[in-house]
Amino acid sequence: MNKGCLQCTDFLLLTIALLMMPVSVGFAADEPQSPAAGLQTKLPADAAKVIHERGLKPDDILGAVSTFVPSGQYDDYMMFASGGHSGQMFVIGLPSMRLLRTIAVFEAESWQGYGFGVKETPLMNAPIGGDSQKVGWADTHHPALSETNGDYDGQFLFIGDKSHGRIAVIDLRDFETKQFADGTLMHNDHGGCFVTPNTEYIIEGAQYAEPLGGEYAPISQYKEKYRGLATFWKFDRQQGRIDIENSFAIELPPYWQDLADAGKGPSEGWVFMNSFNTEMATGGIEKGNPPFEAGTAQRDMDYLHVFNWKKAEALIAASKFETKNGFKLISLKTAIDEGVLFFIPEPKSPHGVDVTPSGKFMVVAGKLDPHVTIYSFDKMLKAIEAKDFEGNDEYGVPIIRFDAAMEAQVELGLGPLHTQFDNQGYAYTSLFLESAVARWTLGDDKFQAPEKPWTLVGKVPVQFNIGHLATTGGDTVNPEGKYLVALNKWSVDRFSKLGPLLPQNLQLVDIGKTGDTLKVLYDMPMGSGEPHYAQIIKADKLKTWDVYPEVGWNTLTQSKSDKAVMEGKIVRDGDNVEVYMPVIRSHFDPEHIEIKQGQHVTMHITNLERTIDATHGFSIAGYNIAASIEPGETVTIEFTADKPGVYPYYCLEFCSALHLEMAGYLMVKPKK
Ligand code: K7E
Ligand code: CUA
Repeated sequence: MNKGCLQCTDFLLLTIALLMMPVSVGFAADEPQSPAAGLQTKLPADAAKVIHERGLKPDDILGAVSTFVPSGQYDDYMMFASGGHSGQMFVIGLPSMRLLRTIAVFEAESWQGYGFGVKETPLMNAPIGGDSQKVGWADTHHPALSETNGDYDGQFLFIGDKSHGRIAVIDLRDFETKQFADGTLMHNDHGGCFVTPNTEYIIEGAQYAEPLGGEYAPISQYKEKYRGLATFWKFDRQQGRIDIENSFAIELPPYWQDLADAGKGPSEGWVFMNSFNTEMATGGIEKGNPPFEAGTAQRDMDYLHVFNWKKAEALIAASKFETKNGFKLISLKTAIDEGVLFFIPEPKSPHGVDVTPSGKFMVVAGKLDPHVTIYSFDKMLKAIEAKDFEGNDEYGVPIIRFDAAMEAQVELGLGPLHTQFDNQGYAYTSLFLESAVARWTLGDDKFQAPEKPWTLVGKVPVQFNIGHLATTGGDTVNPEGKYLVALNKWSVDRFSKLGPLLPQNLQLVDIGKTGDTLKVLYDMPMGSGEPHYAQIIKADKLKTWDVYPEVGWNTLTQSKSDKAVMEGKIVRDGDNVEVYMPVIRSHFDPEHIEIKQGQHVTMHITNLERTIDATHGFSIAGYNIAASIEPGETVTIEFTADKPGVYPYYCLEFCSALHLEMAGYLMVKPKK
C-alpha cells in the first residue's frame, strides 16, 4: 500500500535471514530443519509491526539480535570497568551491555553495606599517605585482572586510585574489596595498575612528580628535589593480599610517568612505562610562564621507561635499597648502576604502551603524533647488550637509540591513545581526536592477518572522543577477538536530555568477523562514573560463590568467624554490650536491645540463610548504620550509644512476604 509497509516487509525478511544465516547455509532441502529455520515459523507476526513502528533500520536489527540476551540466559563475557571519580567499579555483561553490578571500592555504598558501620571492609579505617587521614573518595582509572601464565585467571581484580596513589584488591569469589595498599612516597599516581604474567607484582606508575615522601620543596627546585616513581606491589596470592613489606619502588627522574604494561613470553621479566613532560615544565601560567599544556609539548620525543623487574627484585633481596616512609626504595643511581632502568625515545606526549600478545613488541601511541610506534623487544635487548646508546639523560639514565629498537611506525590518524589486540593478527587503537577505532595489522608470528604487516586496514567511527578501548581477553597472551568496547568520553547527542552532566558512552563492536566492516552494535550510557579502562574476561573463567562457604563467614578474612551464633544473646560487661544476632526470614534475634546512654555496643550479625539471594539488611537510622548481610555472612558493627531515644532497626532487603515485620528496637535509656 505504501512504501513503509514494503520496507517493513523487507526488514522482517532481513531479520529472518539474519536468524537463519549461521546455521541454515549448506543445508539441503531434504535435510531436517535447522534450529534457526524453526525460528522462521515461530517468529511472531508482530515483529514486522514493531520494526516498522520503531523505524528500525537493517543495522539496528543486526545490533539488536547480536546483543539481546534472553531472560534467564547469561552473558558470555564480563567486563570490569573502572568508575573514575565515582571511586567504584562496574561489572557489565557482554554482549548485552547490561550493568550487572557495582563493586564498592573506595567509597561508601549503602546497598552493599559498605562504609556505614560494618567493620569487615578496608574502607572503615583507610589511612592515606601514612597519616591516617580519612578520605571519602577516589579516582579509579585502570583495573587489572590477575593472571596466570599471562592469561586472566578470574581470581582477583586490582584497581588504582589516581587521586591518592592507592591500589585496592577485590576477591572475585565474592566481588568484594578486601584491601587498600597505600603509597607512602607520593600523593598521586596514574591510578593505573598492570600485573606481571603470574601476578607476582602489580605495577603502578606515578604521574605528577613531587618530592618523595611528602616533603616540601619549592617548584624552583623541581629538577633537584622533585621525582617520579614506579611502584612494584608484591602480591601474595595465598593470602589474597598485597604484601606491602615486600613491595618496593624505583626512584625516577621528575618526568610524568604514565601507563605501563608488563612483558610476557620473551619479554617476561621486563616492564615498559610511558612518560611525558620530559621537558620538566613547571607551569605557572599566572606568572606569565608557559602553561603545562604547552610546556609539556616542546620536545618531539619523550622517554619510554624500560625496567628489568627481575633484576630490581634481586636488588631488594640483596638489600640494595633504602627505606623511606617505611617503604623500600631503589634509588635512581642504583637503578642506573645495576642495569635496572633504560630509556628509549618515544613520540610525542604518549599515553598508552601495550605489549602484543606474543610479548615480542611494544606499541606506543603519542597523543600528538598520528602514528603508533612499534618497538621490538629483541632489538631493545640487543641494544642494551651492545650498549648501543645515544647517550644519557641529564640524570644519567642510558638512552637506547630510537632506530636501534624501533620496528615499525603505522600512521593511523589523529590523537592515538591506547591499543588492544585480537586473535586474527589485528591491533586496535583508539583515536581520540578522530572519534574512531583504527584496525591495523601486526607483524607478529603469533597471529597473522591476511593483509600486509604494520598496515592500517580500516576504521570504525565511534561517538564520541574515545579514550580507552577493551577487547575480549585483550591484555592477555590469548585474546579471544570476539568483542571490542569503545569507552567514549563524550556522548553529546546520543541519549535523552539529562541536564548538563552527561553519561559516558560505551559502544560495543563485533570484531569477530574477518574482512567485515566493523560496526557499532550497541550504545551503553554509563551514568554513574567515568570508566577510564576496562578488562573483559570470558564469564566461565570466574568461579564465584553462590552463598558464603559456611554460615558465620568473615568476608574480610575469608574464613569462619568465631562470633557466629545460631541463637541470639546479649552479653553485658560493664559498659560494653555485645549483641550476637542471627538473622533468618523473617526476624532478627533479639528484637529488643536495651542499653544505657554512653554504653559501647558491638553487634555480631549472622545471616543463617543457605538460599541463593536470601540477603538481609540491617539498619539503625539514627546511628548511620547500614549493612548488607549475604547468605552465610557475619558482620560486625560497633558504636557508642551516645544519643538517647528509641531507634527502630529493620531489614533493608525485601526478603520475604513478612519482610516489613523484620524489625526490632534499640532502646537507649538516658543517663539521667
Ligand atoms: Cu583516562 Cu588510562 Cu587514566 Cu587513557 S586513562 S584515556
Ligand atoms: Cu530480611 Cu527483609
